[in-house]
Amino acid sequence: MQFELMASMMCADFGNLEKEVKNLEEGGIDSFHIDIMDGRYVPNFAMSLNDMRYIAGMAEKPLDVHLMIEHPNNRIQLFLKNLREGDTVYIHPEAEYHPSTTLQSIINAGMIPGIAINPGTSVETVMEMLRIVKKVLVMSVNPGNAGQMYLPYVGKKITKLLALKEDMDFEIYWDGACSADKIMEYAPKGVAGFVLGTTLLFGKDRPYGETLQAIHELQF
Ligand code: S6P
Ligand code: MG
Repeated sequence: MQFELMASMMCADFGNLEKEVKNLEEGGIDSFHIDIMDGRYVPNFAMSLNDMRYIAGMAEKPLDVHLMIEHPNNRIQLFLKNLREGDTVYIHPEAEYHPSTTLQSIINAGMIPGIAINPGTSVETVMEMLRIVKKVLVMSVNPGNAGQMYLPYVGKKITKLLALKEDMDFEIYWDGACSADKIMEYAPKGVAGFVLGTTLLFGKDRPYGETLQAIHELQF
């Protein structure tokens, strides 16, 4: 079964970031998920521009940048100029007056445009943006923190998005409390990738390569 696995780098050991990146790449991770927070759009400061730049400077695999900041368009070039073509940038549409303008800046810079949808945001409110983006990051926890409980009502929204994705030409990604049973359930339905944090990958006393291999060996 084909699906991508992204490492939620806010859960990594910041005292050994270079080693973490190397171990994850050797272990077979597909990309690095970078949770940028401003303490306003979400009540936390997880990662910021310098953390992203540091990882971008050493990683061979692409970055998957999740902007949880107000009005990202005001500072979007700071992020884009430190990324490479083919990296992904997600914005939260409700954090922006003109989200389609911001998405266009991401496209113009050669990055993959995405939107992140909060548990409380309905598909209907982002419908037009589904025509612009290539990726939709479905939040299955409220944005701001790792280690939260999965919110089961999000499942219905994924079903809706799965029915739209071919026609509107986007892929669906999962962010929040991702466990093996969620991958077992949603990868066969067509969810393209999963962000792995404390639930499955980090703080487990198990080499990343072993965990990632075990996920790929799940019996679907
Ligand atoms: C939450 C953030 C996520 C978390 C991820 C952590 O604001 O967008 O990317 O880092 O959910 O995973 P877990 O398994 O600890 O929930
Ligand atoms: Mg995230």
